[in-house]
Amino acid sequence: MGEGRKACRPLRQSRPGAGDVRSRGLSRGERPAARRGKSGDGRSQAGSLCRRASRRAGAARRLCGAQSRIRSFQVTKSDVARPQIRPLKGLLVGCGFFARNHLHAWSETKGAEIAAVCDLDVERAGRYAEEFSIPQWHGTAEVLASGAFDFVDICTTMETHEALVALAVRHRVPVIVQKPFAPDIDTCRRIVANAKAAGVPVMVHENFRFQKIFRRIREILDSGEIGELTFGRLSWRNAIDVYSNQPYLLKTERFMIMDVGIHMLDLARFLFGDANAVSCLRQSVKEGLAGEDAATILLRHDNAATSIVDVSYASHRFPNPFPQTLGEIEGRLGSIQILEGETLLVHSEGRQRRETIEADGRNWTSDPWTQIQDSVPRTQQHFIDTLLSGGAFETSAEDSLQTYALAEAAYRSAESGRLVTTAEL
Ligand code: NAD
Ligand code: 89V
Repeated sequence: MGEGRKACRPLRQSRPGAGDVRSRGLSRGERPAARRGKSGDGRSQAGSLCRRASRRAGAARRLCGAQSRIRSFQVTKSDVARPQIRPLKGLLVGCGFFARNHLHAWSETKGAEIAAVCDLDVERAGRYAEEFSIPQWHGTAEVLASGAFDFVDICTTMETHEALVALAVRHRVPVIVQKPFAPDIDTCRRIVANAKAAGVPVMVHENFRFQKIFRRIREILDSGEIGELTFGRLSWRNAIDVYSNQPYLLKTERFMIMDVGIHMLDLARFLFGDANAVSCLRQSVKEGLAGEDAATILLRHDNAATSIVDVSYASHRFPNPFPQTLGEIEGRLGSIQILEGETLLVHSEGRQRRETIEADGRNWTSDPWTQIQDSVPRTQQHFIDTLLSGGAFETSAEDSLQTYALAEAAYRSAESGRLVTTAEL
């Protein structure tokens, strides 16, 4: 990834805050070799690269103008009917542990492509650009000022989300941002208010509800087979060594409830309906952690159902059930047991039936992560489809406020030892 390209820098520097820009001047997926044929000496190649880059920037600006309809989000019905001009171009920010799954998933997401990646560690960004044949990589997300992107995928840790979403909103670029949305409810509310005022859509990348097994359970609940819901339990307990891939979790004060609990709280809302009161007990089982690695949460739902969410990274089971969510759901006519092996046992009309959910069989997923990995393309496809249709995201930032209010109430209940209602937050 040669210095020759530095020649481009002056041109690009003219744009405010473009930062460390490196590009391979390649159209998506084109192998570097193709270019080398023409002249072979870096300099003229640099010159033609600059000319091409400015032409591209100009084209991007023109296209952005044409696509401003999307940015202004008042997409009219006729717009939707008309075939999409080109794939929406995205910037991925954060080239760490989980971003690999995002990039594999973007490579199969219809109507979108990642045009550039970015990481404060620009070498790290360069390596992902190389591995996934992405033409550009950057050392800062300030490149969002270029107007070259139709959306941004933020795959960094929660402490960085408020600033990064605000940067995208300032440049009117739609956002999909990884969970946890933010460390506390006040920060979540600030992000939502800022984006809403600017009319820029923001979706939280919350993929557990997009797992096939939970889409199937939702179908069974909607069929009325087990009747009106009365009770639910979602249990996520294992002793996976999460710290080797995600060492930041060792130092995170708000740890287990924000890392896995938030997946379960979103699932509880998705399956059992909204909730308005929470009681919680936290535990820190593993030595030396800044936060909790286990929590037990009781929810009171608006529809009078009760549910329990229990999560732990300190539960020894052999074999290890990671990353499966187990549990049971009861209605007035029947119940569903969520068993290991992605198996559902449905009890209704006096008998039981078994359903096993098959993985999608992608060539880039591998156990034990397959169940989670398979949900990433579904989550991203929902984002793109909804952005183009002008509809409402299932896990919009605004809707997610209710999920993060439950997490906030859980922490406050654990601190105060009493039931906390979301109304008092
Ligand atoms: P990571 O620390 O491995 O990667 C984050 C990357 O972001 C790092 O390379 C860092 O240099 C970069 N970064 C930080 N601030 C930046 C900035 N301002 N601009 C550009 N780059 C910046 O983290 P990870 O484990 O990949 O987790 C990322 C997020 O994904 C976390 O919020 C985590 O909770 C979430 N996550 C979700 C799932 C899931 O969806 N099931 C699974 C694992 C992790
Ligand atoms: O999904 C997550 O957020 C991760 C986990 C290890 C659960 O996958 O932290």
